[in-house]
Amino acid sequence: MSDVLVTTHRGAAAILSINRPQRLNALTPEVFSALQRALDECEAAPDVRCVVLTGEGRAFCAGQDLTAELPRDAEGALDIGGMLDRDYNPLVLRLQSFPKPTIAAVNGPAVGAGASLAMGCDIIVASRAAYFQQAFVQIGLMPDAGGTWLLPRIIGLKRALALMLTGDRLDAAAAEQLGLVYRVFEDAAFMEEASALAEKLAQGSLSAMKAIKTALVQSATNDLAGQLHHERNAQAQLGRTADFAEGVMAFQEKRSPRFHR
Ligand code: T3D
Repeated sequence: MSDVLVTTHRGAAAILSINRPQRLNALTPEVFSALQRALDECEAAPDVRCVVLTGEGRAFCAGQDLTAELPRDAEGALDIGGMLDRDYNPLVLRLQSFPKPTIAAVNGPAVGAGASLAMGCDIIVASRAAYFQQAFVQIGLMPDAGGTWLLPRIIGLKRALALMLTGDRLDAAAAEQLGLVYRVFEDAAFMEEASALAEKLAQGSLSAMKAIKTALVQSATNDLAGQLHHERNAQAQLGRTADFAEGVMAFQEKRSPRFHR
């Protein structure tokens, strides 16, 4: 149990909601620990087949808590690098390799590392009121938590650079047009719609979705021949799974597959 993170369940989807609304869900070491613990639980629970990350109140996440005391090294100098090593980077890497699909349900501002956290999830959906902001430059920092890797790959180098150099806000509609956001939902129905998408993913084949995630990560460093090789081996393994047998049988029997076993 944690008072900085609320976990609820909707069918086979777990909804993790950062719970510091008075600070716009800004990130502290306690939030990171709670998120890691919740992911441990979601990974281990067979009845959890999709994870949704969102924020309580009017924000998704305003990035690092700028009012919290920051760590210092042995000489007393600010140790932001140590903080990234301990809290931010492990979470971003964990989301990338998480064996179940993840959705960032961006219900409001996603700012600084809050935007990076959203990009670390597999799919981003946004409420009409949401926006994304690479605010780092406004406090004399550069984007972190994977932002400089993720954003240019998602929206292109020049757009990412412009957003990072200016710190301009990107509203939900523009983010959808650029491909950062998969769907924008109206504010009133936002969590209903996000949960419905999560439930849909939760009905899918976890082995197939995990393989898809891994293949797309590999594609960032493989050439075409390497990627063909990777696909060949991964597909060969999927072909031997119960999910593939069930998928083909369901097709032949003209019914929906039942992967959740
Ligand atoms: O050490 C390091 O910093 C390294 C790590 C870096 C990673 C990062 O994430 S750097 C980027 C950090 N985040 C920001 O720079 C964003 C700061 N916040 C804002 O610019 C604005 O609050 C927003 C654009 C997000 C929203 O503006 P608005 O007008 O809707 O709300 P507000 O009035 O500014 O904020 C409401 C409250 O939330 C306010 O508290 P108060 O005055 O009512 O007591 C504000 O101080 C608090 N809040 C917002 N963001 C943060 C925060 N408190 C702590 N940390 C925050 N990041």
